[in-house]
Amino acid sequence: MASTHSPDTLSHPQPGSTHDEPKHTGIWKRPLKPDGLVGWLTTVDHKKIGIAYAVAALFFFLVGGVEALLIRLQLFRPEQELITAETYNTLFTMHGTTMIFLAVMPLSTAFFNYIMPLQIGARDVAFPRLNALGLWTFILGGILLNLSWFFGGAPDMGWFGYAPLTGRQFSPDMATDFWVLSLQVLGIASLVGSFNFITTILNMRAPGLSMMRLPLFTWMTLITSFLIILAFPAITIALVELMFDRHFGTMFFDVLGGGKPILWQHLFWVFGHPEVYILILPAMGIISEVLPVFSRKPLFGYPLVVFSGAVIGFLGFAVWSHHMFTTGLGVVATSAFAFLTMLISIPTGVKIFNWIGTMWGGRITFTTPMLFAVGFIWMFMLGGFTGIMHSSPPVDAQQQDTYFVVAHFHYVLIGGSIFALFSGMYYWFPKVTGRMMSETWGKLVFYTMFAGFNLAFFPMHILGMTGMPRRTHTYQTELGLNGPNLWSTIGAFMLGFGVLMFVAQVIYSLKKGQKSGRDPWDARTLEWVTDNPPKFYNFAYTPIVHARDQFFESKHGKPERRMEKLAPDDHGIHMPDQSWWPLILSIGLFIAAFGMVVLGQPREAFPLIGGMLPEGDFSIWEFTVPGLALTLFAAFGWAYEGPGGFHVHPPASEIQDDEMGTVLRTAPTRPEPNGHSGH
Ligand code: HEM
Ligand SMILES: [Cu+2]
Repeated sequence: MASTHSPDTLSHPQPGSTHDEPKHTGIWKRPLKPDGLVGWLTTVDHKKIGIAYAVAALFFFLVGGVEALLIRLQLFRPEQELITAETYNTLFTMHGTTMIFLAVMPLSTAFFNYIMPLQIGARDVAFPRLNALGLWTFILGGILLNLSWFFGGAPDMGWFGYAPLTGRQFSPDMATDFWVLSLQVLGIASLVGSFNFITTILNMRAPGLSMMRLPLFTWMTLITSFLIILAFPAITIALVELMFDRHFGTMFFDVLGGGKPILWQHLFWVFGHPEVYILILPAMGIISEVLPVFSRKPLFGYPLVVFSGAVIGFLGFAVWSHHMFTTGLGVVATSAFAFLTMLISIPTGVKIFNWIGTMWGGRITFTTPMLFAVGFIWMFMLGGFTGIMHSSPPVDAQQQDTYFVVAHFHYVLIGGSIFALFSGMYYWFPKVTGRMMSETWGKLVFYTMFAGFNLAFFPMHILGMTGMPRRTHTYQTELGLNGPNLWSTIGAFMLGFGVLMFVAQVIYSLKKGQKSGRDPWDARTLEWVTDNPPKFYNFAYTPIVHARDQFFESKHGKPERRMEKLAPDDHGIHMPDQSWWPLILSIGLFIAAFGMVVLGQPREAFPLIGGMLPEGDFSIWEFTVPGLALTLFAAFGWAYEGPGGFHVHPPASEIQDDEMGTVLRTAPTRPEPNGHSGH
């Protein structure tokens, strides 16, 4: 029986006749309605999850941006007192933490979710419910961090939380606990997402899509996911130890008890340096998709770009102590880490040369995504150059903790990651919505952001060289820092204005953007084979791949390299069922984490209902234990519910004219094609 589908809705299963027998969760009926609030809260569709990730990440990006603008407002003129030193500390801490964990990482994950399964010809990720768990733990982790504003103030010890500043002695209030526990919850989100993406990429590729035919973005998704599962355990351990120091009297980081503050720095940066590659590799993946499309050439040196990505990921674990040159590691260690850090510039340079090689001699069109991609190359290079400067220990000793470093990492994080993510948003917007963004407005956004960004951050190099320290809420009039600070603030507001224009353009284009039709860019990779937006089951058939850049080959290549497709057999397409459990499990974790934050705090200090509670301190029984019980309960519910699933039988017409330049192969009796789970 056919499931009908209108192309201008997002992914909507049409349950009913095509469904298998009634769903039972063991406790309540499994949700079936794909749309509405319940549809979103229980969704397991990688496309909807991707959209939710993007919306939440963009929201947090705006929050982090407002924090940044407040910082710049305070630094606009010398000796201002708009913002107190204490508030300033919370602003840069929350700004850094928010941008890294709640904006850039989840925005990359939004692309992993939406684009990667389509690029490999799959119908969803390997573990759809686990995917939903990642989404909800991310959102609730972000909320937990920001709840700190309402419970006596946000954390104020900097995004890398150095000991002993984070100990009870120097940070007695709950702010640090909010930071510790929310990062733990966010870590779970990143980990489950990564296991899922790795399994998906390794196991669910379409027939013929070998590893060396994978689109670069999918490759970078894979490498980033490996970095996450290898790097996050280090910070998890560090945070657990810090939690124990703060709550249970251990002394991991307390010198008086024989602990070592430097241990924190090692654990943190063993995570922290790979983390910067976690922020940049997805961006490199996006760029490697956009440049070939708008140069009308295959990616130059594909194997080298893949390999250098892997080498960057690998070396990323061997350089953490370059953040600790000034701690006195000793000559040997310092030299070794300096050498290894310089080494990383080689695979990075390889990538840059290959991107330039891709454009070389190409038929280039400067669309908005292409402008952001080219802007990325320039600004990422500038950030890279200052990075190489820091790799020299004596130079680093001068630059550490000055605005030179702030300039450096914003060149790689904004000029790099953010610009690439914008490139990706412009490029894949038609894929996700079926509508185009206007080129005129897009270019205006690009030039505003580009000019604003450079105006904001280039002067920081000069400020740093002049000696302006970072994390300081003001500066004296006669230090000679006034001019660059003034320009920097103006630039920051210009950048913010560019971002606002982008948000307005997205909202406008969702409703009024021109219909994109199929394949608006003459693209190269498999995700563009499907409708815009894709049907909820992605592909009506299983694609059979014969070449790298298969879609482009199908359209323009030799006939024998065209894609083939396999019509579904009578078994139909197997799709996963929605579920409440991921959301419930995340809420359990959230409550438990919140309980650890308020542990030992007086009940009367609790906002709103504090006065109504009996006197005394919070123990683990109020929130932590009930929260963990709920988590456990949800895990059982999840397990007993089983994967479920239903079958879709797309009409023959959908299979027939679903895409261009492909050859239909009907092989009715074939084992389950890739991308299906059993029953
Ligand atoms: C609207 C654009 C942005 C502006 C105007 C801005 C501005 C600033 C400034 C002035 C500081 C230094 C504060 C100080 O040391 O006193 C800072 C710190 C920082 N920013 Fe940004 N920023 C922006 C976007 C971003 C983005 C997109 C990221 C990350 C992806 C980011 C990550 C950080 C980090 C990690 C710190 C260090 C925080 C700390 O010292 O603990 N920023 N930002
Ligand atoms: Cu590093």
